[in-house]
Amino acid sequence: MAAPPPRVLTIAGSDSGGCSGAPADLRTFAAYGVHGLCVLTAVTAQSAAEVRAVEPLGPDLVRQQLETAEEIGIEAIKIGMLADAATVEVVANWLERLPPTPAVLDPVLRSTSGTVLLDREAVPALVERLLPQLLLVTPNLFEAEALSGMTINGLEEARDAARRIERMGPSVLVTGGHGYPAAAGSNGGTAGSGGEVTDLLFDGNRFEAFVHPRIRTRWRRGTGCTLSAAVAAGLGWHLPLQEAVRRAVAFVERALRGSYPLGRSGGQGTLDPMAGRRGRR
Ligand code: PXL
Repeated sequence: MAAPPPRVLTIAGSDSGGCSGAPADLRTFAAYGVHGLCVLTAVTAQSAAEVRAVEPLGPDLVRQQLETAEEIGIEAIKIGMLADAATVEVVANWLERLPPTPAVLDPVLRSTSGTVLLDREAVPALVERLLPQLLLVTPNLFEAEALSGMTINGLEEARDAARRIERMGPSVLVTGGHGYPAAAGSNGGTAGSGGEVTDLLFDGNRFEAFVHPRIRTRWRRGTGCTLSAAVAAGLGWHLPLQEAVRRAVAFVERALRGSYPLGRSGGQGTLDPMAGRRGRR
């Protein structure tokens, strides 16, 4: 019998359209060759264009999924949509009792179309109970603003926000894909609307900037989910954090190059974590 591959858990919501959340995480895990465990926090109904319904599964069912996942064994964890404060509490309580395991949080607050995916009143629990237990949090610019309580107009402010968030516990990867406001001077211009994206990693000691070409595609649903899942998968393979992030950024670039349209109009679509790996067997 073969030895099992690393076991990596996603704690996330289901996206019926298969673009974001747990479906994106599991595709990413498959591409990395790890065994993906899947604890669902909520079910969402999504067309290519919008989130039409969101139903949290509730703390009891989440807790039972976590306990059974633990019995199977877990080398690394990715956390995405948590829906509400009760779910945040269950995950935080469970992590406290788990033997130390590297965990990455994509602090999902809203969908791209604006649907609330984490209740506002759950944010303090996220900061106080969950962040101190994590190895890495991967906010985009809007999430970094919400967590740090400051406005970010350029790379210097992104650094300040990362410093503030790091004091809450984890290393921080501020992703630059949404772009800094164009008027924010040369830093903002470089990181945002131009031909490059800068993702900033701060581990409490030093900053590392991951600069990569901006892939011009409208079909980018699931990008944040895929990035954080890819970091967790790399950690599952026992890569050091910097190396796991470096490879995850390259992985997302390739997935964006392989992005494809979905839905009737084709105006929406997703990146492809399985880019280059699909086909008839
Ligand atoms: O991209 C954030 C996200 C995460 N998880 C689920 C989602 C979304 C965005 O729509 O639906 C389940």
